[in-house]
Amino acid sequence: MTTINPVTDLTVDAGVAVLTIDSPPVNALSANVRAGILAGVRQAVADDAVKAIVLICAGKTFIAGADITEFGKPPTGPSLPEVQAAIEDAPKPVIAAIHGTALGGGLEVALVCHYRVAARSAKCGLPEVNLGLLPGAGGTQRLPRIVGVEKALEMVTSGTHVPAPAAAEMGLVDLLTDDASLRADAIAFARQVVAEARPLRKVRDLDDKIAAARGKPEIFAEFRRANARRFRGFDAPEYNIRCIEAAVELPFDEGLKRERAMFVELLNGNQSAAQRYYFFASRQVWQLPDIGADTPLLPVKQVGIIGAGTMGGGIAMNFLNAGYPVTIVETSQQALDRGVRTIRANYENTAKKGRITAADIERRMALLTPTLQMERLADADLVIEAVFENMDVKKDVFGRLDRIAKPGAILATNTSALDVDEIAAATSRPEAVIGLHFFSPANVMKLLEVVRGAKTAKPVIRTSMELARKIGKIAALVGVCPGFVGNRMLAQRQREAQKLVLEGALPWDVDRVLYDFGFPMGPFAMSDLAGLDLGWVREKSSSSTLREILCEMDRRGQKTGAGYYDYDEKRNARPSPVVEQVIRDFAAKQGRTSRVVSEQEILERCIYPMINEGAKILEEGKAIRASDIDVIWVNGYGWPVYRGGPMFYADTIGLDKVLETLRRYEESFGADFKPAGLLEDLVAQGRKFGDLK
Ligand code: 3H9
Repeated sequence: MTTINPVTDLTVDAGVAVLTIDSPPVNALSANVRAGILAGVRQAVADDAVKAIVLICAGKTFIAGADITEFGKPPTGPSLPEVQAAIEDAPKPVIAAIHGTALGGGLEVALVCHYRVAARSAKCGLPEVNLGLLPGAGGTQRLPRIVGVEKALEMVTSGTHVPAPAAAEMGLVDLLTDDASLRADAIAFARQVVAEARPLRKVRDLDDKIAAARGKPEIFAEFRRANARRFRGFDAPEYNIRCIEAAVELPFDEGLKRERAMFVELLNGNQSAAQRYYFFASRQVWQLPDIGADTPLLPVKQVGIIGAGTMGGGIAMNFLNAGYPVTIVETSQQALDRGVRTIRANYENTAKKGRITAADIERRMALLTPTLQMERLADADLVIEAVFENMDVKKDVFGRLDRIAKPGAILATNTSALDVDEIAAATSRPEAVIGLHFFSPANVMKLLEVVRGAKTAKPVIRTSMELARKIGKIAALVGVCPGFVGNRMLAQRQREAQKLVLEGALPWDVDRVLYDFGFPMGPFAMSDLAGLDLGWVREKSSSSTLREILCEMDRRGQKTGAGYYDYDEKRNARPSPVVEQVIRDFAAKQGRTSRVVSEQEILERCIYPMINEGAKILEEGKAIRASDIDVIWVNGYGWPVYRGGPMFYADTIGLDKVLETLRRYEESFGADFKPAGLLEDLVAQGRKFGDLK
């Protein structure tokens, strides 16, 4: 064996050189890896005893892409195209042996190899779009030449990881092997290529698949039309599409140049910076500074859920999906039956879409034990309470649970705003109590706020985070405060939205500004969807807020065909002249005069107080880091990932500008805009949220 450099070595096995990259964690194409491949290929080419070269990786995966940490830094070492040229132009066959994931630049390296062999469990993809990028090392030019334009368009704009068997069907992989025998099979394949004197196949020379799409712009037009909603607001999908168009219409080298130029443009833009930031933020969120890997994990085999309503049922589905037996408790047979029926109906809908099979439904339902007896939770290792959002009710439930649950069980509340410490105090074991704030619909939304109480034990926290990962959530550890992180910040936006409409903006103006900013919908459309009557009681209603007035008029949201908007049978929303009048009358009654509110003011007044609240949350230590807040907002509230999250967004605007604007609004509108001390400090120090460690 020859060591090429610290991350690459070369062995020659009876005429086949095996070049192994070993650069944990994911063999990303760092300067060292690029240099190692280049030198290794050159050495193998120069060695007369070598007839073919196998490129393989050690560790858990084939090359998972360019090294994202190098982006934006001055280039060092050989460039990726230089490495690729050495492989593609090698006078001996080069075979990629893929396991784990061949992603981005990793797949682009495999695409310049003359053949590709893959372990059956491997996956291939060009996920650059998820980083706000496009494959910048020939991926957009080579992929359609192998798999055709339609499949290439789908792959580059979705970033999907295609399983090796499907990749083989597309022609992307030449041979599938068992996972354990990848290396041996790749070497045998290399020998076969040599023995049969197979040609040095260069993907760049293939033309038949793209010829089929040449002169047919309608393919691209139709693709854009069909995916307009999915791509809304993002730059990268369109750039990816244009590159595939270039692959079809331009000679290969011209296409490469076009791809390169567009890659650089995206790389230097704000969206990709935000999406790359988010990539690391969504990994960092799992790191808990004071809870190390030596903290014991508690065994969780049985899960109990109290409450079979929308929340409880949705939460139960998460655990059923992951194979946990779940006991679900209700107080009446009717509510229990309804809850179980809803879970089944949800699964049936998913099956109709082809995402699970009928057998999956039965397997999951068989894990569910519905009961009216809370005592049945005595065996549960984790119990999640999802009852009515009322402190007295929750305390009562936890008091009873305390007497039933076995020692060592985790007792969790799904409260979205209440004081977890007060709930914990209703038990004799506050160290076992934690908040698990799922978002609705709980079986769909990715976010979980894990709420750490003052006395919550570290093993309870670590176990909860690990469980979150197992059920496919993205979890952020937060502290106890009203609304925790997400809802506490949301309350700021809701308050301003309500104030804005009394000052002269209309609900659809506010919604449009936030929609254009990139949210899936604005606060008023959101209220209509959720129902304006959440927490509203007719007997206590006193026409004191717009919401009350609308509820009194039976405009309770989409479900009644009217809320802030009017809805047709297909639930399409139209601005409501009735509501406009109601607002004007209500504002006039309060002695307000209507004024023109600019779009800029709407945006700033909705978003800046949220940023300010985020700063207070950090100041109080209720979130571990600014990027956790961003992860919460992207996953729980539809914050557009191409703007990173509220704290990242504030950094991109400039904290001095945010502070100055808050001060201006404080003068006009009062203490709601009083800047957080942390914000003032950061500005004084010329630092950003991103600089906080
Ligand atoms: C590209 O290739 C551009 C080219 O077209 C053009 C170039 C000219 N770089 O996710 P995990 C780190 S763009 C640097 O927890 P998993 C990650 O931060 C790239 N670091 O593991 C984490 O670090 P830490 C296109 C990277 O098993 C650790 O590895 N490729 C990179 O759940 C483990 O990661 C992609 O977008 C990277 N490229 O999932 C693929 N990737 O331990 C991005 C990971 O310090 N990567 N790290 O927190 C992934 O999708 C997943 O990491 C993967 C493994 C599926 C590979």
